[in-house]
Amino acid sequence: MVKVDVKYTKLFINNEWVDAVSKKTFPTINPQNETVIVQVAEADKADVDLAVAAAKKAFHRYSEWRTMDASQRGLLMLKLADLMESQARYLAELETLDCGKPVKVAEGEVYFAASVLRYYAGKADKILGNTIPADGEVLSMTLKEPVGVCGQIIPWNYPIPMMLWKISPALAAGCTIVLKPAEQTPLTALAVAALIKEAGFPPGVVNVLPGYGPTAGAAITHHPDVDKVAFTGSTEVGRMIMGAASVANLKRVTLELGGKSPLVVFNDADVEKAAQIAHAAAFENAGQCCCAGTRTYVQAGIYDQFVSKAADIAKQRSVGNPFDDVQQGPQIDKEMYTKVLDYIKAGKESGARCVAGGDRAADVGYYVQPTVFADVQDDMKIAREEIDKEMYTKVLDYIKAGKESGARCVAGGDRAADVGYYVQPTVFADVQDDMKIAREEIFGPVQSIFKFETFDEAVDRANDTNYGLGAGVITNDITTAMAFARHVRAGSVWINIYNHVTSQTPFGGFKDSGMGRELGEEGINNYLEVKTITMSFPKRPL
Ligand code: TXE
Repeated sequence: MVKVDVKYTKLFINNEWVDAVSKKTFPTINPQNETVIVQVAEADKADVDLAVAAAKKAFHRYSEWRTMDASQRGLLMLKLADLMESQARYLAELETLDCGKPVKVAEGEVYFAASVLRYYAGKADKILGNTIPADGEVLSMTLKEPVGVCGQIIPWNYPIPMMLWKISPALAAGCTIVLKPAEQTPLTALAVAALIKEAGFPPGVVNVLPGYGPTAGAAITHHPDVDKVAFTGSTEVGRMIMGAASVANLKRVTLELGGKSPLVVFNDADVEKAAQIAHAAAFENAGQCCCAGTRTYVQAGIYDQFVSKAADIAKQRSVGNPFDDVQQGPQIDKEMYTKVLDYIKAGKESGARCVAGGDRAADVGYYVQPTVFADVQDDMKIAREEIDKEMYTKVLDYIKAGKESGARCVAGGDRAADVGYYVQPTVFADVQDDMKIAREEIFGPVQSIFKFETFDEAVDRANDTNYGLGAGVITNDITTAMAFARHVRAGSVWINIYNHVTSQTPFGGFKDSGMGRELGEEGINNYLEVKTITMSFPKRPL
């Protein structure tokens, strides 16, 4: 286990580190071994009130932030991006500790997050309005102004990118922020908060409040001085947030919610390449990805070949300690881990054919059961030699030697296979559209493969879901690809590639997958109000 120094565990309000008003804390858990990493201050309504007051003050018309040149806002953002990159390894290790994703992947996400900051930094002084040839002797123009105090509530699957997706356009627009990270992963948001202060953002511009959804999260969404709320998480909570946002004031709302995204593979595809793309689409981030391509539709002509390839690739996927060079770490927490295993069970029970995985991954981690031998004799190896606790294999060898030498094992006696939230990469074939695993978001390493015959059937079945976040198509026929892209109801469509998300490209969902777009040109509009100014502009001198 890599030792990671956790430096920040308090609330970040007005550029200060403070305890919660209640003095309460909550534990954040390491999903590799289910132990408490550290206690973190737990925000609730009273803390949200303080943070919103700080954000409101920072948004006052004469504040340092509101009177700052837009180009200077951009420079501060660039500085933050540099600081994040300079600490990329540390932030990645902290992320891995808290959320279990492979450290190499976490490091890549820090660079991605910095790229989002830089994209929006460049936009800060290019937020343009219009002049309008309005009827009458007038000149009309539009100003695009920051929407105000923004509540931002983020999930645990991509903690750093989610934070930067949210704060970057808001900062470029000139808003102020109260952000709540997910309760499972508060640590990197606090580490980034420290860098925000170091970069020189004025107090109150960004406030970070770890805490739970129904308390701190709900206090943000109900707060009358929060002008906009941006949320990424479950569709269920998304609905609650829309409701709450309409009560105290009519907050602007953007929601990025769940998905059950289809990836359709046509007969003319290269099976090997298609299976690789489909594998990455389904298993990225241990399947904990809102746009994961979890429904793989394969045309009948290549179906059997594809299923066998998909199973082979899944079986080879390395699962293990995320600080090692592996493709997949543990699921985020016990709740999600149990939920994923329940879905796998449901898949089997509904008659889908499990061709890879199908269980928890027991063969992970260097954990040994606490073992007690009785009736040990003085000349036995276990009685004479010191056990090196660092060395798992050596310990297991000693336990074996103890048993072989006739000592009576009265507790333990084996590796501890039941530690950590690890799930085998699992592939189901012959999945039918009405099965539970075909309809509900599993959010784990599970791929479902379906067989189809015709183009229209594929489009109809791809669209037969309440979600509409991502979709993919693999074919060498440009007409088929573009026809699919036109008719599928999803916010992002990928052709011969999947899950390619960049700072420049808008991302968001149709239907129950949410509303509004993040990233790209569209992403900043959520943080702007349009003001029309009309002045008298006579056609002749008065
Ligand atoms: O999400 P929640 P959970 C999906 C995925 C997963 C399911 C549940 O299917 O299995 O959601 O995950 C905060 N008011 N996604 O329980 O509860 C919460 O504290 C205000 C898809 O983790 O939606 C956290 O910060 N806020 C997804 C955030 O909402 C509330 C990513 C997300 O938590 C709140 C994660 C409330 N009443 C899960 N209740 C994606 N789109 O990427 C909770 N929160």
